[in-house]
Amino acid sequence: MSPMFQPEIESMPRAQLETLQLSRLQSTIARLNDRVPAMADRIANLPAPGSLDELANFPFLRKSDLRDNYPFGLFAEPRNNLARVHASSGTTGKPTVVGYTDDDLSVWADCVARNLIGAGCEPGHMLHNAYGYGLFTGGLGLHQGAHRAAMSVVPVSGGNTERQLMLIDDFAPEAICCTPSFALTLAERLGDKARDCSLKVGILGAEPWTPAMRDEIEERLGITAVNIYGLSEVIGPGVSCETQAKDGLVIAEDHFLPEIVDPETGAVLADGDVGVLVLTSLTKQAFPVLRYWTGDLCSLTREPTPDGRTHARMSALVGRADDMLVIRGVNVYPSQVEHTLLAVDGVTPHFQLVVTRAGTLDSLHVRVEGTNVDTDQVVGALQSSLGISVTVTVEPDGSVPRSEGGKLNRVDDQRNL
Ligand code: DLL
Repeated sequence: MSPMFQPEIESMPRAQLETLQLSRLQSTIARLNDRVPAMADRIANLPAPGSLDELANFPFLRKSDLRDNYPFGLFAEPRNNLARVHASSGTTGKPTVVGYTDDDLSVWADCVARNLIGAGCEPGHMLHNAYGYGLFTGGLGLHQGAHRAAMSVVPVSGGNTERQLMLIDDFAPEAICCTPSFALTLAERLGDKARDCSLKVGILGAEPWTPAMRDEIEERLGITAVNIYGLSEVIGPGVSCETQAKDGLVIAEDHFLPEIVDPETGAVLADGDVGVLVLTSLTKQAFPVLRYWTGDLCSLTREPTPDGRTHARMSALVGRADDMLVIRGVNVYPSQVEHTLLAVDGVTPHFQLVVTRAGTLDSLHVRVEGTNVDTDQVVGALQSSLGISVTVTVEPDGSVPRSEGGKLNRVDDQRNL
């Protein structure tokens, strides 16, 4: 049984929850019509939804819409009412900017506090917060949620792994939040000492990881590691998170309404089907989003949990609709490669995909690390799971790029597509 931070909300009967969602959805749409001309242009002629299903009549909002309205064109509050802005790193050109009122920050803190308490953190526990502080939502998002949950925060941010190891040793925090790849880096550097460290709980996310990677992190560090999901456009971390039960990521459904849609047609799919996660904010003031196309692929269930949580749960992401690599016409997801590699004896979770093109022919080369690994076995496993030929090098420990706290890019696509 995982404790709840706001039990009356987290276990609200579904009928009551859906009534609340509908009235909040109607207010959100009214707010967009009244206050955001760029949105009113698209939705003013659509009738207000009389049921949650009628949300499907509304158009999707995409990342390109945020870029087109850079920086504040989709905000529903004047700039002087904003308590804070965050922005995505954006590898090319302008970042995407998001804004929060004081009330938005408070809702966000509640959502993250629910996540931390559900993960097994307690008031008075110390949280080593290794998500980046700054424009990225990870650091400050977890920070204010931990504060709301009455934890004490060590705002260490990303980078400087040696110093982080020293602080974990000296301060003895019960909980850590960081990317899963950074948790592995820490475990690796701690070596034999890892299992003796003070940590009990890890709240890990911001990038994809597999069950096998979780097993390795939990085993090495002796912690329970839960998966936390979110995105800046919707609020940041805290959109959803697993509890100690690790049985799906519970969405804060009183604030964010999820849909799963077909990546090609946009049609709404049934619970259990994998498709693109589309999220609508229900309470946000500064930057409400209607049907935001996350590009993240997962499925939903609305079954209540044994411990009485009633909000919808999403599966871990199975990939991204747009990060998919197309190699010689075959769709390849990095998560699929990871899944396959971790089933091979001796292979570590560190790998990199290198895609090159000679003339018109694409080649996939996979760099893996491990000890006593049979290269032919890796090649065979990858070829049968991906359906294309690959080359593989098994390299010594430490050869493949590691996370120093930020997100890890596992693909080196040299094709200039
Ligand atoms: O990564 C927010 C966050 C911070 C989440 C800390 C969790 C922890 P963005 O930088 O806007 O926000 O990136 C959002 O990252 O659309 C997913 O593709 C990916 N992502 C986030 N969490 C997970 C996860 C933050 N648990 C994008 N598993 C999202 C897989 C994730 N991918």
